[in-house]
Amino acid sequence: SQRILDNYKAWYACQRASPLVCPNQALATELGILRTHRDLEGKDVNALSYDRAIAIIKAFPRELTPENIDKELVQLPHVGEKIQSKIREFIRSGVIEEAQYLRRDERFQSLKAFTTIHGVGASTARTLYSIGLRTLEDMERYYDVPVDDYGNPKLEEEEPIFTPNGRRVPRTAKLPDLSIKTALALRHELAVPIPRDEVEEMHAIVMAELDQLQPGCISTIVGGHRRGKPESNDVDIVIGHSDIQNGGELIKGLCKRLVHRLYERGLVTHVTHLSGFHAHNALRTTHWDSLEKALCVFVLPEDGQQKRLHRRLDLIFAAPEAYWTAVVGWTGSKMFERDLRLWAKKEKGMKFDSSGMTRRHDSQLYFPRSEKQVFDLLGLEWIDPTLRNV
Ligand code: DCP
Ligand code: MG
Repeated sequence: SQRILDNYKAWYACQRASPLVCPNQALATELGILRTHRDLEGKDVNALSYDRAIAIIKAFPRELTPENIDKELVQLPHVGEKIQSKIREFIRSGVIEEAQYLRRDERFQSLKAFTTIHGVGASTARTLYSIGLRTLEDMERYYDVPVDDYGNPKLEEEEPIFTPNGRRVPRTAKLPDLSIKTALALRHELAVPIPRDEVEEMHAIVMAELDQLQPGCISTIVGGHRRGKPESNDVDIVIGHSDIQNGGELIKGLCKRLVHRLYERGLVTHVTHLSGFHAHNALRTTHWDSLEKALCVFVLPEDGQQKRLHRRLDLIFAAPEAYWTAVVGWTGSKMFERDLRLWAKKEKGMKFDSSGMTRRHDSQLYFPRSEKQVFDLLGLEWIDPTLRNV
């Protein structure tokens, strides 16, 4: 609604409408380089300042120009003097010199490349750099990743076992871990963005397998896909059960069973985090078990000649009480989620995360019945998922 669009100066990102592509997108992208640099160098406070400033730019409804910049900039929250001068530089000249420099800087390039590998954060990346690694090829050698005849990284040979009818079955009951070594071996495939129709195809296959284990499950594709991104880096699915009364019991342990089934089918090849239920609350409330999740590597069955790529797949199971908070919490973006938690705490005396929503002073638990109700309970205006691209 217009009211949300007029709200661009609001303090919290979860009060503002942030489209996928904003009128000052080039500026937001350029500032993003400085943000990434602060992040890679471990300057978290600094990176957060950039995050907040970029978030404000993402919601700004008009193009900033040399003519309007002086008037507009001073009115915006979260944009301190340092970042203001970077913004002015960009509006004046079309570039930010420091960002131009970073684009060519070896250390920045190396650290950025290292962190594209699943499981490698900024601090690991800095360690790898400090021991002399510069490229992902260096990293492959360091982690001893096998290569094929063309020098491309490949998965370690796993001896498949075939049943008499030709079906491949796993060698061990234990699922292979998505280690840094595996992520390196698969890095070319995992770097290929996933188009929307493939996201939906993967979702349909996963849900068909799940239906064999437990009928009545419901699901929502979340993450960037839900925010309207044309391509995603991974597929995130929140899964629940339509039975409000017994759903929690019905899906308990289902995450693990589903992942094993997908593994037996050859659809899941690796798993990195297979967790049980964890409680939302600090206070012990025995009925309150909420999220089970598995972060997997998924591969669609080969389709004739077409070779299918390995894809990252996150499955999040939520009890009925936590279904809609899980959907909101996993739709993102990360900055939208961060301010949602902050808003709940500072402005509403509530604790919000994907696994539920409680009142702080007495730990009373809410049970939202829809996504809209999550916003209502938090006292926030509705913002469409496609406008949560902070
Ligand atoms: N999320 C979060 N905090 C985390 C991890 C996830 O708030 N530590 C939420 C916000 C994210 C959503 O979950 O938007 C999904 O996380 P992804 O890393 O999959 O990011 P996106 O789906 O937004 O983008 P993409 O997968 O295309 O990179
Ligand atoms: Mg995602």
